[in-house]
Amino acid sequence: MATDIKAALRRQRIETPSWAFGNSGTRFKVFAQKGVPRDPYEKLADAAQVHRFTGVAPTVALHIPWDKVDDYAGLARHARDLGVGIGAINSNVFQDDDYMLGSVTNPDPGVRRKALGHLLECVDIMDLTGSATLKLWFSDGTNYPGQDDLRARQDRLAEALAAVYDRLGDGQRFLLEYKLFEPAFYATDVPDWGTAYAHCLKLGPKAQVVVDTGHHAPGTNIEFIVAFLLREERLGGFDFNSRFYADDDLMVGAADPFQLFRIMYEVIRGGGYGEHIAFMLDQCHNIEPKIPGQIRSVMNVQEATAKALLVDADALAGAQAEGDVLGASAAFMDAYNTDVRPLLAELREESGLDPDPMAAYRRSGYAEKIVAERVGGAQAGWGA
Ligand code: AOS
Ligand code: ZN
Ligand code: ZN
Repeated sequence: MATDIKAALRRQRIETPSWAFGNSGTRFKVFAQKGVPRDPYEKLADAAQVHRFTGVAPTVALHIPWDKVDDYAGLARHARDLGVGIGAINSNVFQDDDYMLGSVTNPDPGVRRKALGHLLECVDIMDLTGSATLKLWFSDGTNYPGQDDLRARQDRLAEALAAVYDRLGDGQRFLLEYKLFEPAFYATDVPDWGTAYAHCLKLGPKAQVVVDTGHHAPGTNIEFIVAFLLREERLGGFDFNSRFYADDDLMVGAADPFQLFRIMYEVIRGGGYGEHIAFMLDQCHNIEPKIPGQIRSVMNVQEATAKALLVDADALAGAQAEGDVLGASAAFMDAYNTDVRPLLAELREESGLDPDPMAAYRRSGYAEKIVAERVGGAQAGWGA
């Protein structure tokens, strides 16, 4: 039993986001940290440290244009030399002045063309980096009832998505991200999983939904969405983070580890624990140090996964079949209440890693080294 769980945990892959390593903050203040990366190459170097100490974070998501370079194939080689690979390409059609009234849903066809051009350029970059996944998040929406035609905006969105879909090569896919609100405050053009799912369904299997755990109304049952999308074979991956209020982008598993466990349980139950579901982190470390923040986040995902793998499926199914409400609940909670840290420590030792990645990173001296070597680190870009 423990052997199966360990084998499954060994297979897990968690993707770190390049923007987690740069300075970030809120609209009130960005607290600059010393030693942060000055360019995408250094972001990859920091991400490689997360993989070095956890062993399960071998890919890094890029964000275009925050990670713009002249030679993307060279950047991918640089990543490989560091022991990591480039994962999802994140598009950005939200930070130019042109996008004030939207990007692909903008009433101005010229702005729509520009936005689509960027999305297609992101697929060109995927070809160069060997990335299989394009992540699409649109800040598009309206602030006031009547500001624009809600229905026409859906038509424009569908048109752009179809063009991107047609451009995807073999082995490439896009993940469409939904978000209830922000920066648009009245109507977001992809506000929920149903909207994302409907657009993806029309296009085909290479269009899938990505669930950002911070993008729902309070009280939303996210694991139900996960179960449903998996059942329909349209769950493409996660942007993991924690929220207390809105899109807080705090460390995954920090606000509600039980929710993370419930999500991971549904992933496993739905057969989604494999290559095709991307476990990505979408976080910003505004006040905590960034590399250890990512290491901690990866460990939190691992702990929730280990607990979810521990659920006694037979006991649970038996209790469910018998209508034994308390028995079923006990089977579920027993797994959640198990301390899996010793199991994970053992697993790391067996894989030649330090059992305590946080302490090992601290001892490594890397933090001191980058502070000494790097001056004038870059901002991650918009607060994500
Ligand atoms: C925005 O709220 C979304 O979470 C995006 O996934 C992401 O944070 C942004 O595109 C940065 O890449
Ligand atoms: Zn996200
Ligand atoms: Zn977000």
